[in-house]
Amino acid sequence: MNFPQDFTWGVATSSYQIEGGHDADGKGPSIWDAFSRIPGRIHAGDTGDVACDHFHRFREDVAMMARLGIPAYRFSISWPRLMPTGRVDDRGTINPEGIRFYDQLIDTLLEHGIEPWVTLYHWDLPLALQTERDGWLNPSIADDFTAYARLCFQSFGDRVKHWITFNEPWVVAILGYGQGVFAPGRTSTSEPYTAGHHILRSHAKAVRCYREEFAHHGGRIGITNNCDWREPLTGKPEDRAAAERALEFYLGWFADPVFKSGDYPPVMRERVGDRLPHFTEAERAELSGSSDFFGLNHYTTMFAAEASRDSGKQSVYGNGGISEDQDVDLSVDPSWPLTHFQWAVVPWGCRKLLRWIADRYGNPPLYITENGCALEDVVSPDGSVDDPDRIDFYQGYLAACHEALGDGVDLRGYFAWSLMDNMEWASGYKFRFGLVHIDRETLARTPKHSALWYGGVARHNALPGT
Ligand code: GBH
Repeated sequence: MNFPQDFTWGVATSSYQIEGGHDADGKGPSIWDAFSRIPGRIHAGDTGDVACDHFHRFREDVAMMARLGIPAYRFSISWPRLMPTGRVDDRGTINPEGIRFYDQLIDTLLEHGIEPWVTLYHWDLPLALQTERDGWLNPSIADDFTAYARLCFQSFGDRVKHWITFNEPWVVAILGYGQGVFAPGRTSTSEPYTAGHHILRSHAKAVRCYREEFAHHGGRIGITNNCDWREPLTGKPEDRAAAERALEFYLGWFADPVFKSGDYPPVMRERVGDRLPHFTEAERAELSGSSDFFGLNHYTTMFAAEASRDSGKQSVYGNGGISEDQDVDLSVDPSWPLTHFQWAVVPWGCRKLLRWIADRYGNPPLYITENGCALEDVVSPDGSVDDPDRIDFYQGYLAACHEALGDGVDLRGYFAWSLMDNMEWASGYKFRFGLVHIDRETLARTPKHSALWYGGVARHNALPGT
């Protein structure tokens, strides 16, 4: 099973989840540094203070990627490492040591022939922007984000040719401002829509800055959204409509404004009413077409059905807000295998989602910027980590990607989540998503069997045994 000739193969990480060095060399605190210190917010009281200590071990990590044969690496920049207060004005300055760290990381990657894909925002907002300015609820954050983005383009744009503005706005909005299980821990039925709105405005403004001021770099810039597939529970029209509505509330919320109309899906306008902000004419124009590619993080699938009024409604998002707005019952098939995170392994859902995106958005160039699974990996007495279930997971999802290519989907690349076991947000170090095992005591790196397998896929540009 060969993939197209110039297919991009990569692995992904994010700054807070791997770097550590939380206060090293002038870095300011992020909302995750603060959130992780609140008792009860993170599993077992874990923090990202040290994480994988990638901040000090990045050379070893890049050399390891090169040995495995990984051609592309998606990582994120920590905004408060570059701007300790998030701003450059009377309230803050640039941290040259932060610039130096990413300079060295990028140079080391390029020396090893690894292409950097840089995410600007993977959730670690400078804490001062939260405490002083209300984070993503404040319209002015679009200016702050654009100033930060400009600094990144200026500093690294000569070498970085692939930029991703935001990782998963849905997670920031729903888990950060709706359920409150992620930083900043807000619980509201309206704030998710406000936060999401200003994330989209910030994205569009930063992209405009890149296109207007840095076109000579010849790079590409886009946004990454997350979406899990919603399969109609039955063939009944109500259940089909429920699945479609669930996808519109999940992915359409952030993708329609960028890849379609410059505005939210009509079904959200109908159901969310006054809580869904409006874009100005100028903002709609700036948003529409503001991504050179469609970044997708995909993990699992659920059934969707018309919500039943009487039976106890199952909701993965908690009550109120988006779950009532979309009004869909979600469930899983008990026969589907589950990962350690209890997410179901359903490769055909990936194929269907890719087709849905291609149909709805005119077949844009698509990159899966995250896909992977958490498993309970153990180190054998001989020091190796045998993880056949992870290899099966990747085999299944990559076969689904290959089928999607056959369906005509313009899939250009795939990034495995994650390079190494890391700080899994509210779950701390409980879940291991890595291709590389991290010993929590010694921080020793051990490539799992899946890492060797995945390196082979990348080198041969093909799935083995098929
Ligand atoms: C990503 O988010 C993050 O980008 C990354 O930092 C993180 O480490 C990684 O995933 C693993 O968690 O019941 O069908 O809605 C994942 C976003 C949203 C994916 C919720 C799974 C739950 C399944 N997740 N979704 S469903």
